[in-house]
Amino acid sequence: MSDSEEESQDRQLKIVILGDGASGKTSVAMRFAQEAFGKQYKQTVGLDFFMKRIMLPGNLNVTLQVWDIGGQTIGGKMLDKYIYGAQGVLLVYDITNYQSFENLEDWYAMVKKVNKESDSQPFVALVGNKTDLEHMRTVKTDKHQRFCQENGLGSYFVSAKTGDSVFLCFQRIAADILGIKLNKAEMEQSQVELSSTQKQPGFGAHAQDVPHGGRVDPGVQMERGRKSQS
Ligand SMILES: Nc1nc2c(ncn2[C@@H]2O[C@H](COP(=O)(O)OP(=O)(O)OP(=O)(O)O)[C@@H](O)[C@H]2O)c(=O)[nH]1
Ligand SMILES: [Mg+2]
Repeated sequence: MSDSEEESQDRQLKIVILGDGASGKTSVAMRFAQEAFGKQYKQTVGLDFFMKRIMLPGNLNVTLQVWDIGGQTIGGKMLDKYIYGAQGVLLVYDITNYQSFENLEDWYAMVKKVNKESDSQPFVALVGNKTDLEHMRTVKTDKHQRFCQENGLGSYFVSAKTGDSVFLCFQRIAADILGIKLNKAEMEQSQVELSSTQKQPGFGAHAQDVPHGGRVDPGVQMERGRKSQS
């Protein structure tokens, strides 16, 4: 089988990241796709795209198309179009910013509105970011858990800064979408691999960055698209 035939068998999943401005959506996507983190805040205008190929148990290659939506798009006319067709949604808040947690109600309402008439519903996960700032936490974990239970959401606590649980979060949501069960060893393995790839930026034993369209080119580290809200 030729390379292109193999690639065409890759599954592609659309994952949308939603939440207030400065909650860390771009940082989470960048940590996942590029194993990088920037301290400087640069607001996302409209949306950005990240692509990353991961491998799930059974040698299943999956390309995650991550739609990083700017926090300012809430209330804008493009938001429902960005959400449309997503198989996975990450609702991201900053654990040190209570307002960012409260406002997830509005973001989640948009997700429900867009999918109201759709046959298939996306997997939605609640993601508390910035766990490296635990000492500044203002959102109690039981509030987080209750929101998950009431709405049947996946639950994650991550730090885009340290990378803690970021890969695991994307890996598990991809596995959930595809109905694949990950055992404990596989989840732990992904953490080990993430920490080893952090020492060697750009090269992961388990995951490769791919440009748009799912075409794998080892010479291309990452390609990001930018689209402004019109
Ligand atoms: N300490 C800490 N800072 C973080 C973390 N994640 C993001 N930040 C910082 O928080 C700020 C906002 O991060 P962004 O990723 O740009 O936030 P965003 O949600 O994409 O914001 P918009 O594009 O405006 O919607 C930046 O200064 C980041 O460096 C984290 O896990 N820990
Ligand atoms: Mg952003």
